[in-house]
Amino acid sequence: MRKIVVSVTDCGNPPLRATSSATVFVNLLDLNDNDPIFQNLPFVAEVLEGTPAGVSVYQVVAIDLDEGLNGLVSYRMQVGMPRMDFLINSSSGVVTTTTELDRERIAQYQLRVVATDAGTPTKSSTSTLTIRVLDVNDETPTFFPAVYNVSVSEDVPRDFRVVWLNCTDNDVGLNAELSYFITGGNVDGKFSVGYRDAVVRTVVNLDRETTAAYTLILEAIDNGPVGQRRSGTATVFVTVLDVNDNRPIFLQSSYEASVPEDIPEGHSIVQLKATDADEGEFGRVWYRILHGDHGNNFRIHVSDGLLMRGPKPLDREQDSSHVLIVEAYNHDLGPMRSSVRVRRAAGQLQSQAAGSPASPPALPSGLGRGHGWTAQSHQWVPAGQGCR
Ligand SMILES: [Ca+2]
Ligand SMILES: [Ca+2]
Ligand SMILES: [Ca+2]
Ligand SMILES: [Ca+2]
Repeated sequence: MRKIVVSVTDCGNPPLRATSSATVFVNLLDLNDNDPIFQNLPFVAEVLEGTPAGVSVYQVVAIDLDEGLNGLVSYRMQVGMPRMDFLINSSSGVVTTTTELDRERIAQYQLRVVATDAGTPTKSSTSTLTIRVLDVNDETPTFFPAVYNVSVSEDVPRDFRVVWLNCTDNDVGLNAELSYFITGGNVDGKFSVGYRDAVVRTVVNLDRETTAAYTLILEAIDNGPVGQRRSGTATVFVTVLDVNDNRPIFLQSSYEASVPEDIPEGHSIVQLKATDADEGEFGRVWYRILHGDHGNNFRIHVSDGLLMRGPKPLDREQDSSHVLIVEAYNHDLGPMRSSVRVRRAAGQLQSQAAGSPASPPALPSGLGRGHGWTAQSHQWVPAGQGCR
């Protein structure tokens, strides 16, 4: 309300200078000339994920300097958000969740907030409310795949990389920082896993003949708050593959036999037997007479070790003593061999084991490698069938 004093003069000629005054009261009407103005910008709220629906997370405030309806502010959110996970109270400006927040789904919201007055015409302002969703350790470390099948040769060196495990945790920060442990199946501590890199390695040498397979249980643990840490497990099946690292061992340190000098060709003299701890071909034992059978008096079954009389008859009067060296060996003709020494005296045949392992004798010239070999110069026959 304003008070104005008014004076008037007429326009006659001559003017009559009559003056009068009056007091006029003027009621100035407000024009809607102010926008609502947001306070305390920028709007940033931080909310823990897992916060349920219906929780207030922020209050926006806008002030409008006009009077009455021209200054009456109401709030709304612009449509077009990816999801309407929040509501705003139109009169109070309080922002409330409408769903449980999940940082792994949406980690940050940018909400467009509009403040509008009730004037004619209306005026409005727009601002952004940033809501950051803070991580909670609600994700479990997960191996993918969860089961690994690996094979390693038993002769791999120490610190050999066996397998790398893939594990993820969808949280962030410490909640996703993983440490790895072997929690089961690590017989004799043969394996280790990188605390951080999830690589399984050998710690010491393996031996298939001792342990041919392992079932390792691996665990990943995140670094969330104490008491809220989460873990996941994986299984690693390790098959240890054989190499030929065992030589045939004769079951007896010596063999003795007594036979008449007139036994016929092919007649059994003594059964030799050696075993080999390897598997398959690496563990199959073959036999041969290395030395001493100068007169072709003997032969031995190449695969079952039976020593027999050979093509030439025994003659005690001509040859009163014999020394035979019999070797047990593997098919690959590698260094894995043992031998026994056999001696015949006074009409009887005796044998003694030579110290094992024997130094590997030189291979006969012309002796091939591989299956079905034949050493013609020593009258050897195909493996697994014949005799010498
Ligand atoms: Ca986690
Ligand atoms: Ca989380
Ligand atoms: Ca062997
Ligand atoms: Ca072996």
